[in-house]
Parts: sequence; structure tokens; C-alpha cells
Amino acid sequence: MTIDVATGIVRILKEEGVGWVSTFPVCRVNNALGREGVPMLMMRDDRYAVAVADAFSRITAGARIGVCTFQGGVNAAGMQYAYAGMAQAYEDGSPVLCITDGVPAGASGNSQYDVASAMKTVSKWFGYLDKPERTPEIMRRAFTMLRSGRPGPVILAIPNAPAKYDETADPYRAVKGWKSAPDPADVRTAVDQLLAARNPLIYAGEGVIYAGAAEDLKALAEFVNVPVITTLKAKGAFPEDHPLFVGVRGDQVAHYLNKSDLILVVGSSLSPLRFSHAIPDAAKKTIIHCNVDELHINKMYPTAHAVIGDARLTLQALRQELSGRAGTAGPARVNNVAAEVKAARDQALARYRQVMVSDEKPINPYRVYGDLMKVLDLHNSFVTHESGNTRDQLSTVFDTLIPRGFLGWGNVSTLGFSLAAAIAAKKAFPGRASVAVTGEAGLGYMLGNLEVLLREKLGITVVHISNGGFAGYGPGFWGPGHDPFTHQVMGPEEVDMSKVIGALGFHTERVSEPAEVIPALRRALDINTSGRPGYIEFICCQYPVYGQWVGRGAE
Ligand SMILES: Cc1ncc(C[n+]2csc(CCOP(=O)(O)OP(=O)(O)O)c2C)c(N)n1
Ligand SMILES: [Mg+2]
Repeated sequence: MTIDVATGIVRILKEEGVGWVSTFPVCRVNNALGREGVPMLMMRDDRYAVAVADAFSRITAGARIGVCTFQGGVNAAGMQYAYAGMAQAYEDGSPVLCITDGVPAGASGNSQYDVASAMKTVSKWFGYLDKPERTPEIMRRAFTMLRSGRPGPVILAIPNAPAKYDETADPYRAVKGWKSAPDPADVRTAVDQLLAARNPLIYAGEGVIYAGAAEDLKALAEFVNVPVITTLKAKGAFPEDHPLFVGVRGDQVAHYLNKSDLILVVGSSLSPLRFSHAIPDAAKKTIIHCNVDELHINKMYPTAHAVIGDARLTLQALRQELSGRAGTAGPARVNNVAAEVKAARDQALARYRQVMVSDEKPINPYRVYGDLMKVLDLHNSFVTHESGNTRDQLSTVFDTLIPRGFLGWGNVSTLGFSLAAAIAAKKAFPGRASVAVTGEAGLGYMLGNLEVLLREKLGITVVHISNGGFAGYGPGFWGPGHDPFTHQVMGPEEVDMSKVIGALGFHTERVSEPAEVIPALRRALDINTSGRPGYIEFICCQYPVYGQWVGRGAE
């Protein structure tokens, strides 16, 4: 009956349905994971250990919690390196569980770096296990935080993993997680305002995905016949071939944000200019903010009206209230909405659709994205971007038909995360093709971790938009761009990355002919099905063109 803390934690993780844990050694819980038969995905650095678990939580919308372990305690080298991953998870609100060694009793103050205060800045909750008997309690609280309310990382510090406690004294039962429904009076007011608006717009955030509310969003949008934009992180919350889908970014989104007199925000923090839009003339618009808690209400813009609760329960309540007001709502509200959306999209996307079929050499990056859409089954695949042009371009044009068919990430976007995301997608949905699209900067961050894919037989493909420089954002980092002194790296003429990565054991190709884009993608994706990873270097032109965020302009 008496077990050690590490074993107790691992048994609780199993009880909570955790099937594997990502790690970078050392952490004293790891040997218990091994003994208890929980597979560890050993990454090649601590930041990636966090990032893979973080991405797993995102991709499964918190239905399966990603868990990671790394070094902590007095010698917190691992934790210091993992900090970047935790900061990113915190910034983006991802419910990941991080477990590390805590500073043991008697050793506090024995290091410059203060673990507890550092961890509190990047977590929804930081738990310190000060007594072995409290193991079930701390784990219950952790999973309560992970499964309820606004998502965010939980970090646990375990100072004495070998300490013993009686497992039977406080038997553990898995935590369900709880949701809150909005106040019916607030729902009625929201509906009053929505029905009074002339040009309403739905602004959907990632909360819709976490709440599993994509169908409810669609039902509401269709019922009131209102156009929908999604945030970068919510890309895919609304099917992007739907007649009411406006976009994530670009001129058509600007048009609708400008034109709207009411914005119904659902599941978004509405944080302007963090790879997101500012709300133009916000003071003249009615902003109804539906959010899981009050943190983001009245932030940056005055909230005209708030509806606090889970996004799914909120969308359902709004729809129910609307249907009770027969005659005033419904698809008859305005007839030509879909035609207007189509015209706005066609006009804004024309310049991209043109280059998506371009035969120019070096290859236009949009040709790669267009061909990727042709090759993948968009109902059964996963694509993600990197920081830089690949984010900005893919989020402008890549049609996402299912939630998490594409992972948009980055309130701030930390280079290198795409590899972690593609790995997590493969773990979450082994049958789906999984593709990370990167530039040279993202690739540099990944290199040390590529071995993991070979060791673990993770058949994913890294698509490299090889343009010989750091482009970033705005008018480009090169030439007359905004960072002319810090953009140049060794380009495809000087170094052949397909040889470098091929020598590791990847299936690699280097493609400079536009007509070869589709066959090369097909070969790599086909080889992926046998568990062998792929890398394709597409020799591309420097083409920093994409849809803008409203209010940001070219930097
Ligand atoms: C960890 C981190 N450091 C710095 C940045 C800033 N940054 C954003 S994009 C970028 C360069 C991207 O260049 P590349 O990967 O070649 O992509 P391209 O835009 O050329 O396609 C940099 C340095 C970042 N996003 N993340
Ligand atoms: Mg580049």
C-alpha cells in the first residue's frame, strides 16, 4: 500500500488516461514512468519536450492532456531551457502538464534562479508537493485546472520523489473538469443587440475549438446568416469552404471588420496586434464578448456586453434564445450575405490564387501551398506553419476544413514549434498525414530534434520553403526590407540541406521545378506511411506577400 511519490504520480497519470509523456532527462519521475510502463518520447532538448506536450493538448483541444517532464530543483538547467516552451504555452493558453523536480526542503535560497517565482510567471497554476501524502490532492488540483475554465499550463515541482505515502488513504479518481453556462439574462441581451445590428460579424477564437463547439458555431452562423472570421489560433473552427467564411486575415477580413457595426466575439481574448487584428473604430461598434472568464473583458476595447461561460454552452444558449424569437431571426435576415462574402473573398484572394498555379522559377511559395492543398486529403491531414512568411502566407490561403486540420499558433510565435506540432499531430492522429512548413530559421531550431523522428518512426514531412534568407514579416528582411543587416544566411547555392538531412536517414528531396512539387510531395507522404520521415527543400523565390492584419500595416 505504501508507494513512493513518483510511482503515485505515474499511476494517477494512467488513471487520467495519459498514454505517453515527452521528456528530456533528467527528472526523478522518469524512472517511475519507465517502471510503470508509460512510454516516454525523449526529445533532444527540454524546450521541445514541453512543446510536443503543449501541441498535443492543443491538437486534441484538451481532450487528451499533453504531459512532459524535465530537470528542475537546485540544478535547474533543464527548467531554464524549458522556460521558453512554458512561456509559449502560457502565452497561447495551452493546457499542458509540466512535471519537474522541486527544490528540496533545506535547499531553498541555494541558487540564484528562484524556481517558484519563475514558474509562477508562466503557469495557470504552480503546485509544489510539500508532503508526500498530498500527492493525490496536488494531482487532483492539477487536472481540475487543466480541464476547467480558461486553458493554461500547470507546472508541478516534486522535491522528494522517493518519499513514501499510503496510496489507499486518499484513493484517486480521475477529474472530470467542469464548465459554466452563461447567465440567461446576458444571453437575452446579446440576442437583442445581435438582432438590432445591421452588419453583425462573428469573430471566433480558439475557445470554440477547446469547447468542442465548431458545430455549434456553424449552426449559429447559419441560423442568423452572419459572416465569420476566425483568429489564427482558431483557424479551422469554422469550415473554410463554407459560404459564410470570410477569412483569417487579408483585405476581405479588413472589409468586414470595417463594415461591421456589431462584433460577436466567441472564445477569443480579442488581443489586438498579436498576430491578430485591431478593431477599427472600436468605439463606434458594439462588441459582445463571449468568453470563458472575465480576464479579457474590457481589455483594450470597451466591451458593450459580456456573456461569460463555456463557448459551446454559450453558442447553444444564443441559438436557443434566437429560435424562441421566431420571425425576427433566421436565415431570412439578409439574403445576399453569402454572395457578398464570396465576392469579397474572390477579390482579395485573386492575387494569391494566381501565384498558386505559377510556373515561375525559383518556385513561388504559394505554388507549394496550392499543390499541398491538392495532394492532401483536407478532411484527414494536418499542416502547421512556422514563424515568418510560412505563417503569414499559409494563414492567408490554406483552406482548413476540419478543426485542427491546420494548427495556427502564436500570440507570440516561437521559431521551431512546427516540428513539435507535427510530431504531436502524428501522436494524436497516427493515420493522418502530418506536415510542418518552415523557413530556414525554423529549420535551424529543429535540427537537433530530427533524430527523434527516426528513432520513434514518426512519418511526418518537413516542407522547407528555402529562400536563402530570413524574411520574417513586413516588407521582408532583405534588401530594402526592414532588417537589411540581419537576414542573410547560407542559401541553397551554398549548402544542400537535403543532403545534410538525408545523411541522417530521412527521405529527402530538393525541388526546383514547379511541375515537380506535386510528385515530390506525394512521394514523401507515401513514404511517411511506413514511418519514415521526409524533408523536402523547395527552392523558392523571396516573396513576402500575404494578407495583412487590420491596424498593423507593413512593418
Ligand atoms: C524564438 C524566436 N526568435 C526570433 C523570432 C523572430 N523571427 C520571426 S520570423 C524570423 C525569421 C524567419 O526566417 P525564415 O525561417 O527563413 O522564414 P521566411 O520568412 O524566410 O520564410 C525571425 C528571426 C521568432 N519568431 N522566434
Ligand atoms: Mg527564409
